[in-house]
Amino acid sequence: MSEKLLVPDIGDFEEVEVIEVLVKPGDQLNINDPVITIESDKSSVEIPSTIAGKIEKLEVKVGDRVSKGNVILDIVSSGENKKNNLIPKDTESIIRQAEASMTEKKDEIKVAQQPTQKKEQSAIQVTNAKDTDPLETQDWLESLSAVISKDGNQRAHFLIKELINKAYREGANIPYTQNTPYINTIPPEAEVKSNGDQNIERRIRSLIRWNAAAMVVRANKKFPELGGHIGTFASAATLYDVGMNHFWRAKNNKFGGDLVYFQGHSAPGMYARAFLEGRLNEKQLDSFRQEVKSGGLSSYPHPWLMPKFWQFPTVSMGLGPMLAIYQARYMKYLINRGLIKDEGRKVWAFLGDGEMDEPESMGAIGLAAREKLDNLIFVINCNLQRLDGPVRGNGKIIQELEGSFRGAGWNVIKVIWGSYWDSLIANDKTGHLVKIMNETVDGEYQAMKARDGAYVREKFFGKYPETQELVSSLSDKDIWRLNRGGHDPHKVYAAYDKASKNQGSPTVIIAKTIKGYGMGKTGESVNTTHQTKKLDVDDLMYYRDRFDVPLTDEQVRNIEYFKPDDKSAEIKYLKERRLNLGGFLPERTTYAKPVKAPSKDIFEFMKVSTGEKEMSTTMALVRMFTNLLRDKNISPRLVPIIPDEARTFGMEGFFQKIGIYAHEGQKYEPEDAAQLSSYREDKSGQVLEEGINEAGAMSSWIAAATAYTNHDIEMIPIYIFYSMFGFQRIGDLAWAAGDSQARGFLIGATAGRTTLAGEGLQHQDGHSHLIASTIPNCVTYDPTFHYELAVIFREGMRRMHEKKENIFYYITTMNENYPHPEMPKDKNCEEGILKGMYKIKEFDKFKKTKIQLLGSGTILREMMAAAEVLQNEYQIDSEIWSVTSFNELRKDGMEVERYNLLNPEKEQKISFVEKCLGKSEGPIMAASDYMRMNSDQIRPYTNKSFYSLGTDGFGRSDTRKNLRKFFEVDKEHLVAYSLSVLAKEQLIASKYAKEAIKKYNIDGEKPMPTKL
Ligand SMILES: Cc1ncc(C[n+]2csc(CCOP(=O)(O)OP(=O)(O)O)c2C)c(N)n1
Ligand SMILES: [Mg+2]
Repeated sequence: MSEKLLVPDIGDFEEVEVIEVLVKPGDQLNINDPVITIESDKSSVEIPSTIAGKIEKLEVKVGDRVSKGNVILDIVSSGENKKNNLIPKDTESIIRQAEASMTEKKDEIKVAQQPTQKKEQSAIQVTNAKDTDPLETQDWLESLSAVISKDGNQRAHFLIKELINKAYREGANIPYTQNTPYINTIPPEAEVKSNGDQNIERRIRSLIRWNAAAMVVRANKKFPELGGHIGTFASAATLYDVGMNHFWRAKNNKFGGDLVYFQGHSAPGMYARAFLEGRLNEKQLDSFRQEVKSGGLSSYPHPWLMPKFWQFPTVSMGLGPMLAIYQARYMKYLINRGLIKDEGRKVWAFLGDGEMDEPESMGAIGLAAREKLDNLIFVINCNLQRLDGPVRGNGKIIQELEGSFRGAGWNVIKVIWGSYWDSLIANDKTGHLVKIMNETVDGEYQAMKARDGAYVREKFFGKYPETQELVSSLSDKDIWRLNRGGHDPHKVYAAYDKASKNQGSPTVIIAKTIKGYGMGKTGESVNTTHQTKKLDVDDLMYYRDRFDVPLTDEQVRNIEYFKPDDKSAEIKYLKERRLNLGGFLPERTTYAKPVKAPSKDIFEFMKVSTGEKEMSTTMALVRMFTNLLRDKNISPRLVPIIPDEARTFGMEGFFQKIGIYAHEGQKYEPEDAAQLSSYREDKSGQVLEEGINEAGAMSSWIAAATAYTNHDIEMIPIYIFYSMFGFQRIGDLAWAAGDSQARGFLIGATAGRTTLAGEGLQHQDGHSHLIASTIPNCVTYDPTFHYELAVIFREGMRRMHEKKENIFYYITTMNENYPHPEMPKDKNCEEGILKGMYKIKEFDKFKKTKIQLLGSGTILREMMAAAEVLQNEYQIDSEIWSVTSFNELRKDGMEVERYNLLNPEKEQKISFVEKCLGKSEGPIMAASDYMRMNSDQIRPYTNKSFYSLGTDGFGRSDTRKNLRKFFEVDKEHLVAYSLSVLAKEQLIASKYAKEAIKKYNIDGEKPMPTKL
C-alpha cells in the first residue's frame, strides 16, 4: 500500500530549506532512517522516516522549502509502522540482566529483613529536660523495641513514618531532624566481620605508616624545600588498608576494576604500600617530590607525571568529589548505552573533612542521589582538622555532613567510635554518654586527643556523675586507648561491607579519625599537624614504638625504610590479598582500541562554497556532527555534552535523533512530543544534557575523555558551551583534564568579544584562547570558515582517537552568519590551517605599497573587507592571512627559538610564522576578536614591524557593528589603522591615515576601551 511521508511538526519554523536528500527512489527504508536534512537559519535537523518500506517517488529536492505537512516522498509500506523504542540489543539484554539481579537482590534483602533474634537491647534513654512524662516516654520506647525485635527494622520504620504523617495531619509542628545521634550507624551486633588476619594486617599497616613518614622526613632532610605531609595519611592509614586488603578490585583481563580517587596529600601512603608490594624501590622513594629527573615520585596523584601509576588528579581540593560523582554517573551511562558490561564496579573517593567546604565537593551530591549512583562510595576522613586548625571548632563536622548527605538522599554510614567504646555505649543505661557525645564540639574532641587519658576523664567523662561512674574502673591508659572508628579495622570493614552492598543510592562513609595519628606530641591532633614534615629523633622513636616497627635505634636515627623479606608472612599476605583482588592499585593502563578517523568524504561538503547561503561556524559544526552520526564507526563513540544550551547552538535536533541520557528513561510524555525535535529522554540516550552546570558538564567530559584508560574504550566527547563560561569558569577542571591526559573536544561556542552581540560584559569572551593556552597539552583553534573547521576537527580525531596522542582540543565557533568560500586549492592550505596560518587572499594590482594583514575568527572577514577598501580606494596591496591559531604558532615559534639558542653552531631552524611572513613585503597588522595579547604572541617570531589589534576591555551589550567600532576591529578601523601603520613605516604619507580617521568618524581622543 502506498503511503505518503510528510514533514512533521518542526516547531516554530516555516518554509525551511532542504539541504540534503539522503535517499532515492527504490531505496528500502526502515523506521527512523533519515530521509532529508532541513535547515533554518538557526539549526539543521534530519527528518527520519516513520514508515518502513520501499520508496516510490521523491517529492522534494535540495533547495526546496518545506513546512509541516508537505509531502517528502511516497513509499510502499511494509506494514510495520509502529515507532520502535530503539534500545540497542546488547543494552536491552544488559538491562534485563540487571533487572533480574535486582529482583534477586530484593529477595535477599527481604530475607535479611526478617526479625533477627537480636540480643535484648536496652533503649537509650537520654535524660531530657523537655520530657514532661518520662514513664510515658518509656512505654513508647519499649513498644518500639518490641516491634523491632518481633517484626524487624522495616516495620519499625513504617510505624514511625505513619506516626509522623499522622502528627502532621493532626497539625502537630514536627521539627525537621536531619541527624542521628553521635554514634556509629552500624550497631556492633550488625557488623559484618572481616575474615582477614588482624595481627598481620596491623603489622603491614605499621610498616606502611613508617615508610610513608620516613620517605617524607628523608626528602626534607635532604632538601628542606621539598615539603610533603605525614599527618594526613597517618590519620587515614586504616581507611586505605582495609580497602586495599579486602575491597578494591583491580583492573585485569577479566574485570574492569574499581576506580579509587585517593586524597591527594595522602600520596606518601600509596607509595609506601607500593614499596612493600615491590612496585617501587628505595631509590624511587628517595626521589619523592623530585620528579624532574626521571623515575621521581610526584608530590600528589598526577597521571601526567606518573602515567602508569596515578589515575586521577585530586589534590586541588574539591575536584576529586565532583569528578568521582560524574565518573560513577558516566560508568552507568556506558552501561546503559550497552558500551561496557555491568560488572558491579565501584567508584571510591577519599576526601578530607576540610575539603568538603569547597563548593564543588558538595555541589553535585544531589545529582548522585538523583541518578541512584549505588556504584559510588565517598569516604570522608574526618580528622576534624584542616591546614590551619579545626574544620568546625564550635560545631560537629560529622553531624553537619550527615545532615547534608541524608538530606540529599545518600546512604550515610557514620563510623565514629572504635570497638573499645562498644561496651561503654552498651552500658550507658541513662543515655548520659551519648548525651556528652552529642554535646561535645569538635574543638574539644581535637584538644582531648592532643592531651592524655587523665584530661579526657576530666573534661569528657567528668561532665556528668553517671559518665564518671561509667569509666571509674578504667585506668587513664585505658581511657586513652578508647579509639576512634576510623582507626578501627573492624568498624571500617563493616562500613565498607555495608556500603558495597547498598543498592539504589550512593553511600558516604563519614569516619572519625585523628590527624597525625601516632605522631605523638609534635604531630598528633595539634593545629600544626598538617604541615609537619620533619620529625626529630625522639618523635621517630615514639612513632616506631607506637606501631612496633622492628627497627633498631640506630636504624631509626638513620631513618631507614623497613621492608620485610619477600618470603615473610607480611609480604606474602599483602601480595596474596591483592592477587585475590585482581592486581595492584593504583595502576593506570589502557587497552582501548583506537577509533579510525572518519574518511575525508564526511567533510567534503564543508570544503565547497556555500554560495550565497549564510551560516555560522556553530551551525557548520552541527551539520558536521549530523554527518558524523551517520558514520557507523564514529557514531556510537560520540558523547555530546551540553549544559542547557542546545537550543542556543541549534542542536535540539539531537534530542530526538540520539536521545538525552536519562537513567530512568522518560516517565512522562514531553509537552512537545509531536515535534521533530521533541525533548526525548532515554535510558540509552547519547546526549549528556547537564543542565546549568558547567563544572558538572566538564567533569562528565573528563570522565568520557579518559574512558580509554578507566574503561578501556576510546570515546569522543564533545562538550559545547558558551565560550565565556568555559575556561574562566572551570579553569581548574580544565587543568586537571590536562593532567588526566584527557582526549576530546571542547567547543567554545558564541565566542568572540564582539561577535556575540547584545549579551554584554559577562557573556562576551575575548580571552578564552589565552586561558586555554596556559594548558600545555590543549590544542586551540579560532577558525573562520567551515572548511577550516572540517580540517581541524578531522585532524583532532586522527591525532587523539586514532593515534592516541594525549592532547585535547579547544575550538571556538561563532554565531555570526556569513557565506563560506570553498577551500583554497593550494596544496599547502591544509598544513597552514593546522599549523596556525595560511594565505587566504592577495591583492597585488598596484605593486607599490604592501601590507600583511592577519585576521582570526570573524575578524578575518573584517580584515578581508578592509583589504578590499585599501586596494580599491588607496591602491594598497595586501596579503591576507587566515590565522587559525595564534596559540599554535606561538608554540612552534617558542620551540624553534629555543632550538636555535641551544644549538648556535647548527643550521638555524625557521619558525612557521617566519616561513609564512619572512619573505613577504610590508609591515604586519594582526587582529582577532580576542585581547591583543592573542595576536601579540607571534610578535617575537618575525623580524618585521608588527602591530596588533584586539578587543581588550569589558564587553557590553550592543549591536555587532557598534561593538566592533567600539573595540576598533571593524572594517573602517582596520582601514584607518592600516594606513596609519604604513604612514608610521614611512611607506605612505600620513595625510591618508588622517583623512581616513576623519572619514570614518574615528575619535582619536576616545580613551582606550579598557578604560571605559
Ligand atoms: C583548592 C585547594 N585549596 C587549598 C589547598 C591547600 N591544601 C592542601 S591540604 C589542605 C588542608 C586539607 O584539609 P582536609 O581536607 O581536612 O584534609 P586532611 O589533611 O585533614 O585529611 C589545604 C588547605 C589545595 N590543595 N587545594
Ligand atoms: Mg581534615
